[in-house]
Amino acid sequence: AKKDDSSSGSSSGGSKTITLGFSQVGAESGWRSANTTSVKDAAKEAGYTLKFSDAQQKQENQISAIRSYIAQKVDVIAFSPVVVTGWDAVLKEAKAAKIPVVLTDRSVETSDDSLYVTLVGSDFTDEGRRAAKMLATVVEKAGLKGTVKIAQLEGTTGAAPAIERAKGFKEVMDADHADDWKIVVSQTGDFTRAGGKQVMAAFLQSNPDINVLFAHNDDMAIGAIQSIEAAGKKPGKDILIVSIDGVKDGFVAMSEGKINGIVECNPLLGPQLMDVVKKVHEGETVERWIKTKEGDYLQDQAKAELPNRKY
Ligand code: GZL
Repeated sequence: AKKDDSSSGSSSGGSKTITLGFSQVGAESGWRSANTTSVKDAAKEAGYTLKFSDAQQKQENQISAIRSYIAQKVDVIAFSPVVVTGWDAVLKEAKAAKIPVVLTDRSVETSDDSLYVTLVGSDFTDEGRRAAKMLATVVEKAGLKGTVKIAQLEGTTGAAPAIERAKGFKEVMDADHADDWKIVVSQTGDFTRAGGKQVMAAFLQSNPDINVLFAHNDDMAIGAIQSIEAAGKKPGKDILIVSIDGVKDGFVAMSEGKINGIVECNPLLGPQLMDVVKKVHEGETVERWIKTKEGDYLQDQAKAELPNRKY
């Protein structure tokens, strides 16, 4: 948003530039890289001073980044918490320093609701439900008969998307497919391609009869595809795959018939974040959870949708 000095009319001649301290999880996936670009571009567009740090998926790095923003007396702190627990102490320090905190993407478990103002991010439990509903369509389209033997590649252990996507998927599975679906193996691939490749190779050793993969993100699915092919199996045919995120490489794999369906998780949160940061800085009340809009895509939509993908 353009700085509107004309209407401010204050004696200081225009509002002070907002300084935002942002602690990012890391650079573990295509989703994360797109999320970082969105935050940086939107801060520039808004004319804010952005202090940005990449925690390499380590909570202790996020905590020290937040502490440094407090010491620098930034106007607002925003971060995507790598895991849900262990934030109360540092958030209490931010509260004591009267610096409002905004969560983006992932949430935290906290005993004190006043420790953050709002969450700008997706409903991961719903993404898990959507993935299970999508899998039912994929299984039917593929004409898969008998027990659906599912391998689950989980996201980072303790992270909100990993906990909640698993929960949402299981909710639908227990309700609609208790007798014919079974999660035969489940393990974290830490949201990375390398993790997905390594864990899927182990899955295929221990459970060669897997016929479905549910991956918590496209990057792990893309890594898993390499192991599936190395085992002489056809991803998208011998092993049906449903994934979450909707990054460009996920859509490429889907257009090649290697992924059967993708539940979109929108990383382009930058503009919504900057809008909330301004409101919070100016003491306006904001909703407790500002949810992102996102869709679901099956294989037959991949080719048409690919050119539209922005991340
Ligand atoms: C979801 C986000 C997850 C993505 C992964 O909002 O936290 O983290 O699904 C990313 O790709 O690593």
